[in-house]
Amino acid sequence: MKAFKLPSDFLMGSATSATQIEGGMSQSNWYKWCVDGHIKDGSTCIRANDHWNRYAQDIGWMKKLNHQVYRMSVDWSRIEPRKGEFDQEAIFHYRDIIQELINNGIRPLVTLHHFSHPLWLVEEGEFENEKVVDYFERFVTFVVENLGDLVSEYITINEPSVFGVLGYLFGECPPGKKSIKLVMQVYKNMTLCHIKAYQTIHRVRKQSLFNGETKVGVAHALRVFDPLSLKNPFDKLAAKIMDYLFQEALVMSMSDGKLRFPIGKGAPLGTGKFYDFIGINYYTRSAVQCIGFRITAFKQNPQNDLGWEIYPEGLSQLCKRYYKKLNAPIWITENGTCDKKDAFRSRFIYDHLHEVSKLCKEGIPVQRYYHWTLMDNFEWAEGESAPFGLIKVDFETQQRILRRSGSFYAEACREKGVTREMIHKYLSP
Ligand code: IFM
Repeated sequence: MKAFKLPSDFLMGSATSATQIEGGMSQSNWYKWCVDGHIKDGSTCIRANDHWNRYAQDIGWMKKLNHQVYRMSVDWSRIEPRKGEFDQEAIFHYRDIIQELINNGIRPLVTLHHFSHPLWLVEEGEFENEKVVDYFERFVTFVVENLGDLVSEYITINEPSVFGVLGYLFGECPPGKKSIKLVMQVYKNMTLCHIKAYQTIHRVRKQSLFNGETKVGVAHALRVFDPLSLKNPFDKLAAKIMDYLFQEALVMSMSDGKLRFPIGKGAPLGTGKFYDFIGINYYTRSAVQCIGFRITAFKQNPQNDLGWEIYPEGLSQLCKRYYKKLNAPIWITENGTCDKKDAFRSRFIYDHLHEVSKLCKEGIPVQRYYHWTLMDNFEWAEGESAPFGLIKVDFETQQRILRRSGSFYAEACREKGVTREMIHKYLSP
């Protein structure tokens, strides 16, 4: 294992999302999904980390972990609990959270849609209904008018492909439907939502003369799809198709506005460059089998507690591929692992940051790394039982305890890399 350095202007921190940490939200699609009994361990997102009340303490942790940046989301159902009615108190509370980050020298990156939205939107057909494009634009306008003086960097939508596939094909997330046709309809509407939001954020910040360079992008869930058997041409073909349908068609449509088959055709909102950075959420690779069009993990390789293969090289492959296609700075907007015993998280971080350092040396402009995630939280369908945190959380008492991997990451953030001493201290067998 070698020591390595990241560029001196490289920025590091962690990422979270509102539903997963805030607690107290009862007006969203996800809260309803929880109380309808869909969560594996029976928990709901109403408790989560009580971050809404404990944000100052949590930001204190970020500071101790030497964060320079932090990715968070604002919750649409809190801010617009009833259609067209905006809650000033909620937006002021978000201002307090963001001001606290800034006071601690941590730059915020704000996500506007991270899987959850208000129940009134559910009644209107949510992302199946094209009206969502106007509703989202109105919501984004309100947020940026109210936060735009503090926040110059935004993610419009988190992991649109995961949202589409888990909610509309596998039925594992709300609204629990199973139709490939609906997935494509949702992809199309999310593409239009993103483009309008991209334009709105730039316009509002410019008109309001807010300081700082506006930067907007999508956090795309990217994974490597490889054929289960390299000798089987049908597995190879299936892997290509899966890659195209799960990510390629959507990433490209959202980037330039030209809808790719089978999402749609033409460019309903015109063409352009609708990203200021390439946001990549990277976790794993999938083995694709043509029979049954199935995805599994390569069993011979290490896996995390959820059975996701740990494949750091995949991060480099995807960064190179999308840099070539989109030619913009790359921000790793999520990367992390589920490791209850904290047995391999430090090594996971080392391996992925090492890939990033090699990319930087090759001239690929990876500029940021947001670790998923700061603390154990409400992990969607898995509930409170899938710990991805640098900090361990006891949900009953809300006690936070720093994991050893958290200390390792704190030193990596401080050093902008990994030193020989760190390898000796944290990674030697
Ligand atoms: O917890 C999620 C996050 O909300 C989106 N990306 C993947 C993470 C781990 O599953």
